[in-house]
Amino acid sequence: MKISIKGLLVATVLLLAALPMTAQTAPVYLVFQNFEAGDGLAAAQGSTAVIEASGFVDKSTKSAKLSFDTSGDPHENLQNVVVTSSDGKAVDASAYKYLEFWLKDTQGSNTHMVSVLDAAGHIYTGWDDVKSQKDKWVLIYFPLKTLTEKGVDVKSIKEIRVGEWNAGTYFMDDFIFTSDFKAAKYLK
Ligand SMILES: [Ca+2]
Repeated sequence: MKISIKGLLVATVLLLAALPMTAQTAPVYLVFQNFEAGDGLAAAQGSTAVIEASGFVDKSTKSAKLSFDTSGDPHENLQNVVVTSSDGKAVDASAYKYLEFWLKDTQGSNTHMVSVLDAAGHIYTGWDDVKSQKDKWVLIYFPLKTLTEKGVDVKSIKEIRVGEWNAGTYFMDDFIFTSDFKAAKYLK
């Protein structure tokens, strides 16, 4: 039997069309909070946190501003922004590898204490590895598997906190979950 290339192509296309749809792939990133709705921000003890009319990308008009006067170990409950989703509900981040957010440090070059809480109240707190640069927006990323190892359920992330040691002012924006380090570019 002679089978033409064209015939093979048609057969392949028909076969592909007949295959069941695979599970829906997750979007490249999931926004937890970008402050554009003017909500989802509180301050931990010893600090103030406000949503300011400033952002680091063209489409962003608002970001979170953390300020405090006394330096010291922030732990998870001092000198922190407390960030929630706009509807206050927990978010399923299990399809992603990283938590990412942007931070502008007007104090200097610091690492940041990241805390993540799930809906059941489990909490992970630890210093991240990414140093900020004075007065520049820097992308901070944090592996979600670290949370899983510490018993935090990434299927129900309820709250993210970011704390700082050195007294000063820090801006933060676009808390997202993603597996793609370049996801930030989609936010522009
Ligand atoms: Ca924003």
